[in-house]
This record gives sequence, C-alpha cells and structure tokens, in this order.
Amino acid sequence: MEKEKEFYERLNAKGVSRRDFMKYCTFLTATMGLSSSFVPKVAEVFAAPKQRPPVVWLHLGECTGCSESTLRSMYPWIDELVLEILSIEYHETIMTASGDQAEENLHNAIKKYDGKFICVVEGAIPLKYPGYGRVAGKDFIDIAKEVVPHAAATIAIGSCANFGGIPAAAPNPGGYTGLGEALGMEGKIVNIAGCPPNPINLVGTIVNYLLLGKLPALDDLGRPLFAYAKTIHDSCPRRSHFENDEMVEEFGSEEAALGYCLYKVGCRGPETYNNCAVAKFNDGTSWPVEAGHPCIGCSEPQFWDNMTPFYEEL
Ligand code: FSX
Ligand code: SF4
Ligand code: F3S
Repeated sequence: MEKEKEFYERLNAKGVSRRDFMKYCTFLTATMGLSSSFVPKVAEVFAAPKQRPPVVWLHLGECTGCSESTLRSMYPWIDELVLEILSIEYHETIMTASGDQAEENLHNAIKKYDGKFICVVEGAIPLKYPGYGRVAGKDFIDIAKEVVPHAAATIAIGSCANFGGIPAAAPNPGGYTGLGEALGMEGKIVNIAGCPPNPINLVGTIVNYLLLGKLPALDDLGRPLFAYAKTIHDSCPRRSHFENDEMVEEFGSEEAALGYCLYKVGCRGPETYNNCAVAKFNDGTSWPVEAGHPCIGCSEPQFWDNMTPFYEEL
C-alpha cells in the first residue's frame, strides 16, 4: 500500500494524474488482448511491483532507433515507468559506465542473475564477416552466444534483430542475420518487429511476462500475436476507400487531401502484420498511413528487398 501511495505521488510530481495512468493501463491491457478485468492487475505491475527483473540490453548492428523510440515513447513519463518495473543492468546507450567498468557490469550481471534476467537485443549479426561489428574486442555473434543462453527470456527488438533489417539489405555484404536464426533459437525468442517497433508492444510483452509469468503467444515469425495477428490493411481507417476504389495516384493531389487509399502509391498494408493503426505512435498521435504516407512494410522479413521499390504499386 505504502509503495503504491509513493508511486502515485511520484507520478503526480511529474504532472501525471492517477486518471492518466489508468487510461494508459487500459490502453495497454487492450493492446495486450486482455479483458478489461485485467486493468487493475496491469496497474499493479507498475505501481506495486513484486519484482524488478534485471535486464541486459545488447546493441548489435542497428541505428539505435529502437532504443530511441522506447525511451522517447508515447507518454513522456512511460520511460520512467519502464525503468520503474525493470532494473537495467547493462544498456550501452543509457548507462553511465564506460570501458572496462561497462564490461564488468555486463559480466557481473550475467553471473549474478544467471537464468533470471531478461535479455533485450537490438540489431543484426554479421555472420559472413563477424568482425564487422564488435564491442570490447568481441564479435557480435560471440557476445550474443555469451549472453543469450543465460537469460530467462530473450526479446529481439526491431526488424534488424528479428530478420536482419537494413544491415541485411541486398547485397548484404556482411551476411547480417537476425538473432533467432544466428543462434538457431527461432521460436524461442520474441520478435518485436518494426523499424522501429512501437514501444507499447515491448512494454506489453514485458508486462505479460511479469503478470502471467510467461511470454505471450507468438506467430510463426516469433512476433506476439496480440500485436501482429492482423494486417495494417485489416484495421486501416482508409479501408472503405480501398473497397470503393478511391485511390491516391499522386502525393499532394486532391485525393490525397481527401484521405483516399494509398495502395497505388505503394502501400504495403495488405501484406504487413502490425498494430500501428490501433496502437499509433507518439502519444497516440498518428501513424504512417494516417499521416498520409504508405506503409512500407517495416515489420516484415527482408522488407528492404521484398517491399521495394517503395512508392510503387504492389
Ligand atoms: Fe533496426 Fe533498431 Fe530499424 Fe533502427 O536499433 S529496426 S534500423 S529503427 O533502430 O534495429
Ligand atoms: Fe490498405 Fe494501405 Fe489502403 Fe490502408 S492505405 S486501405 S492499408 S492499401
Ligand atoms: Fe511500419 Fe507500416 Fe506500421 S511501415 S510503422 S508497419 S504502418
């Protein structure tokens, strides 16, 4: 009770009311595909955490957009909420330690929390030329092999870590590969797909784990079904225009201003599984198709090769 009171006082000090927080929990619960009876339990995960699982967050071949989108996520205070429920032991972008001390933190965390920590991995692994990516003199693949097998659960965040992403775009000189495939652990690693992914899907996966003691159910590409069971096209607000053959043929046109369907200017929504239309980005402000940009299929494997040329009809 005391813990909970303190939590709400801290939120209040940031200008966040209990009502705002409950609104967020309701939204998160719905995104996770749980019934509204779970809202108080989801709130409790944040407000009165029974445990703060240690997290080791690795950076491999990527642009760090995934960390950026998580830390600057939809609600200005959610980053702190996430830090509230997790104990981040190692994260190259946000930790203060550097050099030998950072390395020491990593090794200490793996030893101390062997089999108990959550490993989050961002970025792809160059298997053809492993030396393309190194931290502290170690190749990415060796870092992944050293850390991942000791984790209680591993979450690959972003299409790079899932399927290779931009680093693996043809001709993929480094032989960049997603984490699951590189370690032969497909199906055992959760893939939060997108470039970058929506942070709510990471938060939902972690809350699911803390609340129900297990990782969420996954599709055959390792993506949580709560977020990736439907296509963009399934939930698209422009769908009625698609059905009526009301199409944007040119950006800046009258049809574009009317919010017509973006299929002819390259929308990959019909082939792309993600919950962007419902979850939205930046405080629920908008998402690509709502902003007038076709979906480029960023949550699908090899989208840089399979979905290009962008802006051309499928
Ligand atoms: Fe990849 Fe994440 Fe795209 Fe970038 O780190 S999914 S390039 S947004 O940031 O890995
Ligand atoms: Fe489908 Fe894209 Fe048209 Fe939306 S804009 S209805 S996702 S094709
Ligand atoms: Fe990506 Fe398409 Fe959503 S490009 S962010 S999956 S609308």
